[in-house]
Amino acid sequence: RSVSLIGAPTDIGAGARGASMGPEALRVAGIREALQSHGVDVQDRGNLNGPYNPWLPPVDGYRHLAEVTAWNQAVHDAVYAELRQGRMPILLGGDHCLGLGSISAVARHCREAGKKLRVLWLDAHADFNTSELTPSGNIHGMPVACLCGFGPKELVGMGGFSKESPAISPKWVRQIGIRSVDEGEKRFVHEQDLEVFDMRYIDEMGMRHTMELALATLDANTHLHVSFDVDFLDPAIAPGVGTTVPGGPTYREAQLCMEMIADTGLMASLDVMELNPALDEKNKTGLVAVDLIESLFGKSTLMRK
Ligand code: DIR
Ligand code: MN
Ligand code: MN
Ligand code: MN
Repeated sequence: RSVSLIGAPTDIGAGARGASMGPEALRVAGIREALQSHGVDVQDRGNLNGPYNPWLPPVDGYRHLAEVTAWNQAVHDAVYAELRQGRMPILLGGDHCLGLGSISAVARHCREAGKKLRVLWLDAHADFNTSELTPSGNIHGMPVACLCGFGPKELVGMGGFSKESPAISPKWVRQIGIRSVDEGEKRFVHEQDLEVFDMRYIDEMGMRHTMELALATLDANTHLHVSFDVDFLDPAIAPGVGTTVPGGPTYREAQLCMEMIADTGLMASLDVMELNPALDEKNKTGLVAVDLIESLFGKSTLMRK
């Protein structure tokens, strides 16, 4: 397997500064070496460039739309270039607004290659806000809606998509670990029938059953994209994120989630987002993220099969 690491050092879509340091914290935590230890060929492409964060209030419901667009275009181009070369892109965020650039590139690749796309969205938040619904204007709360065609034309149109023919359908998404959805966003998630396995579902049914369902409709022709917002994890194990929400998956639940994804053998692209070293404790969150990524690449206690 060939993997390319792409750093996107920005917090342009976030509500707290510091996710711009995420890529380097993941490198310091040993992401490259961890992947290599599982036989993965790793190329670190270094960091992308983009505009600095002007830290302004929202305009027409969006903060920093022009800068968010520029960063996402850079991510889109980099991710698309790796997929074209047959390599697996791993986006090192950076805040989660960049999921738009990453997944629009994946969707473009899948459309050209005739592949079925499934997106696993591991997050405390649904990231399904629009400019009318958002309480903050922060675009890291909007990427899933934008990918589904609900957003500004600059973002919805990335990769040659449009409102009429968006990058993805809500039907292709499975969200896991959700426990914070804004009031208007809640209604929109319901209207669009997004498949959300929230924390109540995980509490009642367990992570195993949750993942069995979330991974149920994959086949050999599926490109599985995993978008991992580190705030998915319980803040007890992952304090280094801008928007902690209590009551997330434990270390063991998160490991099982990652191991079951690995067992499919279908993961073909990955985002690791929202790690904020300014809020972390000696890179504890970076280290747990790398540990979980190892499981995504097949780390297991015993030999399997
Ligand atoms: C909140 C926070 N739902 C918003 N969102 C995210 O501002 O839209 N935090 N994604 O990580
Ligand atoms: Mn491919
Ligand atoms: Mn997110
Ligand atoms: Mn989140």
